[in-house]
Order: sequence, then structure tokens, then C-alpha cells
Amino acid sequence: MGITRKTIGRFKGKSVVAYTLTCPSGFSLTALNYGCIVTELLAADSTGEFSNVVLAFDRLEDYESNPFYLGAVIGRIAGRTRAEGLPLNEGANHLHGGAAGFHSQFFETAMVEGEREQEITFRRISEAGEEGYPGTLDVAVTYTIRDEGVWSITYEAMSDTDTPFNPTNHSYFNLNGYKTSILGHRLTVASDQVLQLDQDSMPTGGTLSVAGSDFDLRKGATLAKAKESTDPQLSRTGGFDHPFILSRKEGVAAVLQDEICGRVLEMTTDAKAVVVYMGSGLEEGYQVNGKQLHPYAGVCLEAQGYPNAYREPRFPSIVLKAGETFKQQTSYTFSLAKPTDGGTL
Ligand code: G6D
Repeated sequence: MGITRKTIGRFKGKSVVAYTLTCPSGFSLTALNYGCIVTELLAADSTGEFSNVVLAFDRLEDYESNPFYLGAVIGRIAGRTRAEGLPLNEGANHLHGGAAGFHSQFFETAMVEGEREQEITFRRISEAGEEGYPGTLDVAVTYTIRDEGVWSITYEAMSDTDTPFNPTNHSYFNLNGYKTSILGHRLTVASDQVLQLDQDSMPTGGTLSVAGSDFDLRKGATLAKAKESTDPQLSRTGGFDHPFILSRKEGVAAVLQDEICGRVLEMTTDAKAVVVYMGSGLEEGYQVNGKQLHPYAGVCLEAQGYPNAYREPRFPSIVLKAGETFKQQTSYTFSLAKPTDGGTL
């Protein structure tokens, strides 16, 4: 119980340190000082067996380039943004803060150990001009785990100049520890609208009602249904890779369940949206959780502001005003399914 640290390698001439936070119940989280990357989140199943419920590379070296952003904090801007001067790192798009985004940066750390709660804060200064962004941004990302199976992420930031800021975490969840793909997982999202995407997965500025479509997750559906959907917005992307606009300011925003192991994940957030990404772009050739990586090995629930909000005046602004404090919190609570659970929000 408590927090341990271990130097596990070197990237870019700096030591990569893994921090493991453990609660009395055995619920634990391991994260790196590089990209705040979560490499392990151990939660019990209905038999009491602990499994890593997030995808993690078997080879440390794969985290240096981290082509799928496994487990990483994303910043300064999550999602796709029309570049217009920001560096291009996905065709004509600026994706996930750019090639030198927060996922590939080192952070300073500070820890607080408790009886039933452990906390680590990652902090760095993103200098003015980093990846084309204005202003010097002082950013802190705090992971807190609580014995009852809660992992909370709190983002705080301040800038000396007006600047865009829209962080998220890019962990891929697989509630049965990648014994199977996530296609059998059932997802419920409290959302009435999704953002319409163009052929490059860039938001068009329009929204689509979920009613009557395979985007309607208000009563839950398996992720396989989205993969098999004939809806052009889904068939192009091989399932969800879409921003869902959250319809409630508090309470549970999303529920992910796996009947095989009985684990349930509930997400709460004060973010305005959640990008659900089913891992259709995950490529073979990497080893994760002791197995060959395949598409649909994990699903991301990236709570964030609207992608492309920096360029789209119809979206809620993501500009952090000079001298103001940004604060956003997302929590993932792990529990075991109750027999009557229908996962309806
Ligand atoms: C793909 O479109 C998806 C993104 O949403 C995801 O974040 C990335 O892979 C890792 O580009």
C-alpha cells in the first residue's frame, strides 16, 4: 500500500520512472513521468482476480513513439484541429497536440500517500511556441486513486497569454484484461447528439441527433453493433471514433460493462464531450498485455472539449484566457455488475 517508484529506462537522454500507487484493496495504478502514461490499472473481477484493465505495451521502447497514444495525457489540444499554422501530424490535420505533444513530454512529479487514497501530480511548463501554441502554459495533471476503485484525473493550467487548451487521457480500456476484444463490451453514454465528421474525421461544425441511429447509446449497446453498422458515419471509421456531446453536467456520463468478467466502469466528468474510440486503427506488430495487438483490443473514453473548437466558432470555446485557471476532472469508477444491471443511464 502506498506509492513506489522505479527507474525503468531512458528516453531522449532522460530517465523514465514508473510510479505505482496501491490501495489496501489491491486496486492500483502505475504511470510514467513521460506523457503521464498509465501502464497498469489493476482492478478485481467477480472472482477476485486482478487484471490490467488498460492496454499496455510489453516493450518499454514502444512508449517513446507511442503511435496510438496508449495511456497518455493528450495536450495542448486533444482531437483533430484544422492546422492553420499549427504543425501537421496527420495529413492536413493537427492531431492530439502535435508530434511533440504532451504524450511525448517529461513531467516533474509530486506524491501524496494516504491510507485509502494515493495521489501523484505531474507538472510541466509548456513554453510559448511549443508545437506552435501561443503563451507559456503551466500545467498539472493529478491522478488520484481511491480504495473503492476510483481513478480520478484532475487537469489544472494557467497561461500568460490567451491560448487553446483541451486535454484528455488516451487510455484504452479492456475490462477483461484483453482476454477478448472489446466488441462484446456494452457501452452506455448519456448523449443526445454527436459531432458530424468529414472524410478526414474532422468535425464539420454540424451535430447529429442520435435518435434512431446506431449512435444512440442512451440505453446501451454492444460495441460490435457500431462496428457492423451500415451508417456511413460509422462504416467509414469501423465503429465509434466520434465526439459525443454529454447531455448532463453531473452524474454518470458513461458506463462500460463486460459480462465475461463482471467488471463495470462508470465515467463521470465535467468535460462537455467524450470521444469514444474503439481502436479500429490499432495495428498488429506490437505486443500488449502479453498478446499480439489487434484492432478493437481496447476502447477509449476521452473526456474533453469539442475537437476543432479552436477553429469552429459554433463550438464552445477551448481558449484559456491569460491569468485564468483551467480546471477539469474526469473519474473512472470500477465495480462489479449487479445481476439487475442493465447499464441504462
Ligand atoms: C486514430 O482517429 C483515431 C483517433 O481518434 C485516435 O486518437 C488515434 O487513432 C490514436 O487516428
